[in-house]
Amino acid sequence: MKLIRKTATALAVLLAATVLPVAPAAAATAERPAPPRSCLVAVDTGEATCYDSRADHTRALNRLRGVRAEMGSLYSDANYQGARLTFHGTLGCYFQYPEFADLSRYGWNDIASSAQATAYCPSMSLYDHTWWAGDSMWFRAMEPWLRGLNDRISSVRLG
Ligand SMILES: [Ca+2]
Repeated sequence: MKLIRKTATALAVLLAATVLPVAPAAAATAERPAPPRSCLVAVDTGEATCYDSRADHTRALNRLRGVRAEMGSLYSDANYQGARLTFHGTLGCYFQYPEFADLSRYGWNDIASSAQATAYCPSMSLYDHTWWAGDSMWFRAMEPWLRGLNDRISSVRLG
């Protein structure tokens, strides 16, 4: 979601002060989307469970240890901060599961800023559009900053 919040805020203030001096104050914040929630997605069943707190997500993920493998995670902020979306399952990697095809079903379209693969699925491909279309990037292990695809990821593949 963010890399340098202070710069964005300063820029917004500057724009409001110099470019849109007569705009109503409420207009700038009225349409702000809800922040992403931390979700666990069971690839075996397609079931997604979301939590308001990252700590609750972590506790639920820990309870799955030894039951379902952790396959990979996206994070709403750089350096694995913010909300976290985690895929887990027992079906294996390298498949284009429908759970990966459209992140908007979890409220995660154009949200991710960093990502992490796992020992179970050691690499990840990230795509600008749904159903694995558009610009993409591939990485192994960990990617603390998605660069040109920051806030653009709409579908993933885990491998
Ligand atoms: Ca996108």
